[in-house]
Amino acid sequence: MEKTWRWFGRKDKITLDMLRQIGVEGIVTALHDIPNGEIWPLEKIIELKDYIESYGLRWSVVESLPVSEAIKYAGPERDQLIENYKVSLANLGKAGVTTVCYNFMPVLDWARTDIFHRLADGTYTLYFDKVKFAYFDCFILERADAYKDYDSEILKQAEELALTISEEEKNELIDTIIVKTQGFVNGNITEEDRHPVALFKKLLQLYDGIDRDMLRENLVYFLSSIMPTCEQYQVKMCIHPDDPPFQLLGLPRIITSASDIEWMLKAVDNPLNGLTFCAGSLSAGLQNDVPEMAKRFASRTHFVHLRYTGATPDGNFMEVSHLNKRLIEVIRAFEFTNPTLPMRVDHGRLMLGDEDKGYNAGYSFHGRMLGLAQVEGMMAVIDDEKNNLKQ
Ligand code: DNO
Repeated sequence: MEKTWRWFGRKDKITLDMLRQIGVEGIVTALHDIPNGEIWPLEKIIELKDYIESYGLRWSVVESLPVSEAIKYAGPERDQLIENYKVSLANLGKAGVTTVCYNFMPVLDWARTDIFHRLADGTYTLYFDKVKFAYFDCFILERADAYKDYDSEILKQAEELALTISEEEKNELIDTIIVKTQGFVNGNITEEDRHPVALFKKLLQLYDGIDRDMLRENLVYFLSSIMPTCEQYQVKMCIHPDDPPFQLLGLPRIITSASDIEWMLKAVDNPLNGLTFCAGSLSAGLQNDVPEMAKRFASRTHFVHLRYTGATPDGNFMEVSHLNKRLIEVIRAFEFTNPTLPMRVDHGRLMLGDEDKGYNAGYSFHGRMLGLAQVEGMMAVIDDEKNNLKQ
């Protein structure tokens, strides 16, 4: 697979020069300065593409061209927003950047409760703690009926947490769930917003009465509307699975399992309607046999995110090393069926001085570089297997 890296543009402390030195081939990025819902101008796309190419790299994938909330909940401005989306897609197509990652998760993109979970070796990883999340839901958001979504043991622990948590820890939890992990991915809430909880509650209200079936309908409406543009410019759309792949905060989530993916690929049965195979997101759902899913969906996968989680039956999960037996199986599935696919090492631990650089949550330098080295090793072993089979 092509070795790509998520880079956040010229403001990123990790420069293209650094990436060239560590063997990266392709760049995954977006026009991060353009507000969600606005058109991406052709000149700006070309300017960024030229800049990337001036380092001998290529702009392999757009991550993400964000889908505005009103498209997801079918607000009155949805058709205008879809028109804008189509113009952005056409402009990307004209510039020759033709793989586009997006997601259809309402309000909250990925969810974690800890972005500095310390491991025994002194590094830090990302963690989702169900009790802390239940506490956030029931005691901070005070969402009506939230308690119905958790079992009594989790609720008991969340109540205990409510009695002991300090103001500082509480603010850190809010900052992690709705600001630090979100600001750079969908722009719904940013560091500048003074009242993130109030804003977040308003966003949640937009989805009152919207269930899984309605969200599915809205996804099909969106995909069917953009497919003619995708065909004209041969743009490959690749939806990112829900992270984590289960229902949260009473919001519907529709890309969580093999049957959800099967449904979405059939609902708009066009090869340009495809998948970002995020092994890490899918692995946090105990329902998912991830290597099996990689084999099954390889032909409709346009982009791969490599990482893995350790999920436990109590609903917690932690991001684990990239050097992982299951990830080898995932890589094998793609190397054998679709070896030119762009893949990026997703997330990395904080290590060796990454801690105080202010990187976007999950996007460390040393941690991801280690992950890339491990993935390259696994790919080399698999390439050998392929060559041996040929002989
Ligand atoms: C988090 C990312 C997601 C992803 C989007 C794609 O690290 O995996 O934010 O970029 O969901 O649209």
